[in-house]
Amino acid sequence: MAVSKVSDCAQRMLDRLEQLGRDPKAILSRLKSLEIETPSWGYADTGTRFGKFHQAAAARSIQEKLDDAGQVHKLTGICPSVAVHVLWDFPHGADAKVTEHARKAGVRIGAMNPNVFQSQCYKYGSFGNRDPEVRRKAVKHCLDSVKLGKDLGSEYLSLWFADGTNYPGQDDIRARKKRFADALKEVHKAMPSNMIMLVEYKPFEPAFYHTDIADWGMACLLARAAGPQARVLVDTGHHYLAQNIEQIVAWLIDENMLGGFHFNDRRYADDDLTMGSIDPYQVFRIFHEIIAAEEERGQTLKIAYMVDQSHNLKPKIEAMIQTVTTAHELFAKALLVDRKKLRSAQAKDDLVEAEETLRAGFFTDTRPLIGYVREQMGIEADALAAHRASGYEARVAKERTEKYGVPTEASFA
Ligand code: PSV
Ligand code: MN
Repeated sequence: MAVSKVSDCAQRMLDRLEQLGRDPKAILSRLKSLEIETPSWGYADTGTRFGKFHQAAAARSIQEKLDDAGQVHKLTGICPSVAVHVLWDFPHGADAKVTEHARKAGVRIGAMNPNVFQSQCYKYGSFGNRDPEVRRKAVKHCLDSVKLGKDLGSEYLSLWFADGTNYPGQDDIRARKKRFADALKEVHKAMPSNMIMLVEYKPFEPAFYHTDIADWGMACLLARAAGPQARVLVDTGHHYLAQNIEQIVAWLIDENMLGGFHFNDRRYADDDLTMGSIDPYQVFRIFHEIIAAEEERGQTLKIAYMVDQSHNLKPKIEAMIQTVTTAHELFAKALLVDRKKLRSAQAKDDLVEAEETLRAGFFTDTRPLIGYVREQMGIEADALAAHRASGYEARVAKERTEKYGVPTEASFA
């Protein structure tokens, strides 16, 4: 019953779109081809610097994280890859068994995230550190990550640096910039021709006076200095509150420098809240900029859509399904925008008509459309309900508690 309701409703929407001169087949095919990568760290017990709360179903090993990501992909149909954090997931280097485990779980290894922020030697930075030995160690870890990525068949090296200073005068800002450019160039040189380097920016935290890559402009300049396979990564949480993220996205697309996203939402800064939970209109506006450029260029842009969320309170798989579903629904809303009508409103300086054209897309209920797309992909229309009905969470919670026991307060100290 529910199945036919979803398809009836979606069919009516598609018929209406066809009458308006739109191509329903193209809309459906773009919705099926969207891919969103989920992060291995989003399935583990993670939290804030003030603490973590344990969940019995939380994954510990890379195998468990891949299993959980497999469950998300199985139910949403659009999450075939998993971003990994090199030190957290591969402390002993490449392991063919992990690749095989991923295959069995129905996913593949995605972006490699080196970690040059946790070791004691990085107190004053990694690529930006004054000490050449520390810089060498950081570069070596990134070179090892390139090699690991090659071995695991990953296409992306995703770089985020905690580097910066806490006090005025602490270091020479221009010297640090040069150290960064040199180190990035060296890592870029080691990448195979099919690998893309993503350079992420963040305005503050853990450094508070200045971060070495504080905004998209700095990331763009450094990516250009690194080499032709480097692009900018936009983490939606890494912006000041009033910042117009879709403008940044539009400019990066225009400069052919947009490489990917880390999706999350925030009230204040890098809060890691569920994508679209606070401001879905912003995500819609970002997608609108991307789809407008795709329509103009007549091709899909190569953008790595990735989630970067660590849920401290919500059940992790449910939160991930909610995120991916929200992204899919918002992407559909942006696809529905009548951009021909928008252009003609813009040409007449008809501000109200232009804005209303965007709002018409945003306020269309795309949930039946996503349900329909899923049914066409051979999966349940309602991924969250299907997950809840599957008993997956209770099963892994039991298995993992039997395997690891219940962590003590000390385990989270
Ligand atoms: C840093 O805040 C960040 O956004 C980077 O992408 C890290 O890789 C990720 O969070 C996980 O710590
Ligand atoms: Mn991030």
